[in-house]
Formats: sequence, structure tokens, C-alpha cells
Amino acid sequence: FISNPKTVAIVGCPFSGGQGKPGVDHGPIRLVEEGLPKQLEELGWKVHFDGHHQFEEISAENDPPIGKLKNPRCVSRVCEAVAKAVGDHAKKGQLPLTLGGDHSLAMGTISGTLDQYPDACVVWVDAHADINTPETTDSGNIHGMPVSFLLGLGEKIPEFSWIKPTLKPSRLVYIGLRDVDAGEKRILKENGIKAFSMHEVDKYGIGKVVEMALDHVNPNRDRPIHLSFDVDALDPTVAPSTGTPVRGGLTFREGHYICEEIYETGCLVAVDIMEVNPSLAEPDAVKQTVAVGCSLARSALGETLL
Ligand code: 6HN
Ligand code: MN
Ligand code: MN
Ligand code: MN
Repeated sequence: FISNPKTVAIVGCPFSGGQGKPGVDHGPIRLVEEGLPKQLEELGWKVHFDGHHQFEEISAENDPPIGKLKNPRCVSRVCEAVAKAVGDHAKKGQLPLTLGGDHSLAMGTISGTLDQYPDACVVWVDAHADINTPETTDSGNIHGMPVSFLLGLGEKIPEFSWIKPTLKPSRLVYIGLRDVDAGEKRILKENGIKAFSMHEVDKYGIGKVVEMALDHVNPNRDRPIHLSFDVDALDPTVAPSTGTPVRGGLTFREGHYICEEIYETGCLVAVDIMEVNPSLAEPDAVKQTVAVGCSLARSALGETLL
């Protein structure tokens, strides 16, 4: 398998319903205003961007919790729409670059990728595992749960029955973890899911960690790769304006190195840049976070240092 798209399709997802802090819905708008489409054109991509998705029709009203899950119908319908958008772009041979928005959106993006590439693997870069189930979640925020839905773990919620739980635990790998709930640790163990926490990044260095991560999910470098990057994987000094910052994260270079290595495999088929929230810091720190979101996307799409 060689991924050879010439066109990147920007899927702007101004959505915040998977968590409680307003502002993350403004992330994609800021990333585009910062000049991301033009930056990608300068890398040689044809850029398709037909405006941010409008999720207003998917009303957040009258959406009481289901069990502990907050905004369940709204999150489900938005993610279903995102799955279709991402899947349609992938079907046309384009590389979907989804700009969040909160990380619940990855239920949609990865569903869309798996629709077109059933043997795809997922590299999930995050401080968090986002693998709570409706039973294990403390917060009820669905951005802490997308992976469990994609794997088909936990109680089945009828509202989410459109998700085909076709992701296999062996096709998923994490990098950057450092804030994992007790229930999530149990789920990772029980399902044998490979995770490289910050402890492994410290121990082996990022070069070795990315190599081991890819050897696990994509040993022959012949499977399509979906990269889902939560900017809170980066240290808060690097990406301060995000909803759930955790100290002790990836450096600027470590984050970009992951993107560069994945680009170099030639297998990349989809990218998510998630959880940029431009309303949680001073203007300079917001600008820094938005700029980092753009540069991560550029690195994943082939920007080289030399
Ligand atoms: N994210 N584990 C916590 C929860 O609420 O379930 C935090 C989740 C953070 C999610 O950063 O995408
Ligand atoms: Mn489009
Ligand atoms: Mn996340
Ligand atoms: Mn996170």
C-alpha cells in the first residue's frame, strides 16, 4: 500500500459538545485564519476547503444525558456527519485533514477512514487515552471516550449504533500518555493495547518510540495510517491553549518528529489536529498554540527541515 493523494481536503469541525469548555469550536477557524490552507499549498498540495462544517442544525437542545454521557445525541449526529465527510474525501483519493474541535470528533474521522481503508491502523498522540466507556467515565465528557466506541468496548448505546466497531486493538497505538484514568488503564491491559507513555519517551527517546509504535501497528509499513493528534500531547509550555493540559508532555520537536516520521512511511491517509481552544490563554499563548497546530499539520503533510 502506498498512499499517493495530491489533494488534501480540510474538514473544519467547529464543535465542542464532547466536553464542557466553550471555545474549542473556534479552533478550526483560527487554524484556517492563521493561513494553513496556503501553507499546505506552498508544500505542493492541492487544497480543497469548502468552508467549515455547520453543525448548528444539529441542535444541542433537548439532549439530556444518557447515563453519564453528556450531549450524547448531538455528539453522535455530528460525528456521523464527520464520518461521511471524511469517508467521501477519502473515497475521492483525497487526504482528509480534520481540524477540531474536541476529540470526540475522532469517532467520526476514524470511522470515515475505516470505511475506505478497512485495514488502516491508528496512531493516537495524546496526554490521554480517550478510551473510557459509558461505565468507566467519571466526567461524562465524550471526548474522553471515542476510542472505546471505535473498538466496540463497553455498554452499547443505541444512539451510537451507526458506528461500526471495526478498529482492532492490535491496530491502535498511543504515544504521549501521562494522564490515564484507572478504568482506562484496566481497559488498555485487558485488550493488550500498545501504549508509549511519556515514561517510554524519556527512556528510549522519541526516535525509538516512533519506530516501535509503527513496528507494532504497521510492521511492514504497508497499511494505511490514520494520525489522530491531540495538541495536549505537547507540553503545556508548547501548546498552552487547550482544554485539558497536563504537564510533562512532548517537546515541540518530539511532537513534530512523530508527524515527520509518519509522513515518511508514505502510508498516511488521514490526519486529525484536535483540541486547539483559542479561548483558554492570553493572546500570545493562543497564537503560539494555533501556530503549533498548523506546523504539526505541515509536518504530517511533508514539510521537511532541509
Ligand atoms: N481529551 N480522562 C478524562 C475524561 O474526562 O475522561 C480526560 C479526557 C480528555 C480528553 O483530551 O481529548
Ligand atoms: Mn469538503
Ligand atoms: Mn484527546
Ligand atoms: Mn488529550
